[in-house]
Amino acid sequence: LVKLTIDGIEVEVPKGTTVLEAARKIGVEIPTLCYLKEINKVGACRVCVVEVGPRLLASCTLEAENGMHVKTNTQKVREARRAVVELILSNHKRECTTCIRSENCELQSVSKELNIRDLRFEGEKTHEDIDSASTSVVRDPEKCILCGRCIATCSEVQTVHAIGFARRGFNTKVAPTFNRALANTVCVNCGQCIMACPVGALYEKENIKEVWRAISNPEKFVVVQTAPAVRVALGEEFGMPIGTRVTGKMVAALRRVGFDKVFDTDFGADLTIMEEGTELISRLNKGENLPLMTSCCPGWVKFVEHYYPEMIDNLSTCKSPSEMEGALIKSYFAAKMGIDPKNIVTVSIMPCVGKKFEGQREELSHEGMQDVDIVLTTRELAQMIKEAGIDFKNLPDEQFDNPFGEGTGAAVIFGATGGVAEAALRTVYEVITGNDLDNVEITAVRGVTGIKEAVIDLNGRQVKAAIAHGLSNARRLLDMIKSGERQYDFIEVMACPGGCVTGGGQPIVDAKTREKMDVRVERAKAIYEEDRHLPIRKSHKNPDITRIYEEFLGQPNSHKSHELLHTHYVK
Ligand code: HC1
Ligand code: SF4
Ligand code: SF4
Repeated sequence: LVKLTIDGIEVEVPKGTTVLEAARKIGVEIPTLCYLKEINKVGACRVCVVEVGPRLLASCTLEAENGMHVKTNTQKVREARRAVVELILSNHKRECTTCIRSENCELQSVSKELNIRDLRFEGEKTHEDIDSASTSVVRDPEKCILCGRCIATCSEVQTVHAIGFARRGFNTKVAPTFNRALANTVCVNCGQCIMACPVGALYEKENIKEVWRAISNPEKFVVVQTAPAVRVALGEEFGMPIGTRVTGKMVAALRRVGFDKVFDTDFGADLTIMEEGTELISRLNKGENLPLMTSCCPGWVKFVEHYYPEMIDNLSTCKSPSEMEGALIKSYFAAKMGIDPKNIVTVSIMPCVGKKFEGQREELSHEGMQDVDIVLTTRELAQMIKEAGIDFKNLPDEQFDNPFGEGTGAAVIFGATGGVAEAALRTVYEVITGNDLDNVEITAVRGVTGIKEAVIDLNGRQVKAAIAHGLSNARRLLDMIKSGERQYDFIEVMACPGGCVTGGGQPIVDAKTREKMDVRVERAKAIYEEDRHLPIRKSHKNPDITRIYEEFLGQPNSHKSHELLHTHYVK
């Protein structure tokens, strides 16, 4: 331990703690812009300066030392911080009233905290075009404050290296190599850079207007489905605490927004378990293409395509739950309702910006129609609800529509890392052994450890599963498999750290809050709580799933299933 004083208050912290962290421990808030817990500690912005003796030092990189006397609230400190922020503002495209991050912008908050009302240095500005060619991520370099949080996330957390610093001095900017459009790079569309950006320099490609247009078109029958992770985060956009479940209110809001049917992607997740579980059993029997790798995360699929093309055949041929459901809406449901599928518009509300890319993939279409037409993020849905003047917090709870409104506890846990594996094991165990699983909660696959493992005994055969979240962990896992250091039968990967609960389309949580709590854990808690509250917790016990096989699909992995619910990715 080391002992120091901050503003005259004595504080004891473990060696290695920064002055910034030590200060926060005793309730002294030091403003920051580039600092992001466990991701970016570079002292780039210098907003966090403090006085130590005669010097001004960046507290986010300054290690606390014995006997140190730190001052955070002196005229000199306040002046220095203000000068730094004024300089940033002087080269910032300040359009706060129309900015997507208005009211959720760290630069706006810091400016307000420091009482900046006018700028002393208004000079030349750098001019850069907006890059909006990607299906998922838009970049506006004129709003970038060069904090480097997105670069650290893309390079270290995701090991994708799609963006970096380019040029020098006044002209420094964040951009893909050779200044290409993000769409033409290795970017996997995970959107984690958006979650890291303190300002409006990175944001999702917006598709709200297309949805409003479809809803107001009397010829169109507009069907919406919502991903598992949306229900545990949407409330945050309306001021509810992180980790609040709002499933019923979300359904009510979607009806009021004007959708013709409100379905649950959880149904598609249960169906995925039936299809992927059967695929696993068949690959285990044949000893072929093992480990079977999940394919429901479009960021992960693209990562495999770019970095591990030799392992493409290990990917499950299953479409993602939301794509499966889209395909069934335009076939089974359309026929049942007597609607021409060409007049159906399928909208998916996802915690994800990668799903916008997935939705447009050719591999995920059928008879010339995309399975999913439009993907909106949780944030975009919140925007629509606000635009429609709906008082979200006071909505009654409503139920999803049939026939795709029933999901099990196994489906809802898809939203947290380890959930797909847990759901698959619940079903595969019962189907193979014929025994009931007494305790459905497989805790070994839960939690935020980077790589998790579980072994399950299936009639004497030890089936080994591994789970990774965040692409740096996925890379470690695949490298261990390739080198022969580890062997598995099944692996689940979600590109986003924590899984979809902290996907790139979820409500953005600022660095200060992320410092104090692990958002992944809080939202996952709500996911597991929803699982516990559901009467049916195993996919194969979902009566609507049984019905669709009886009425339409036949068996899992049947010819019809292959036609509608499976696909192939090629090298
Ligand atoms: Fe996900 Fe999935 S879990 S991919 O993270 O398999 O987006 O929530 O909808 O499709 O079900 C996302 C979440 C989601 C699919 C499911
Ligand atoms: Fe990197 Fe993901 Fe952002 Fe693409 S979306 S630039 S892969 S962090
Ligand atoms: Fe999208 Fe989920 Fe994959 Fe993130 S982990 S890219 S939110 S599917």
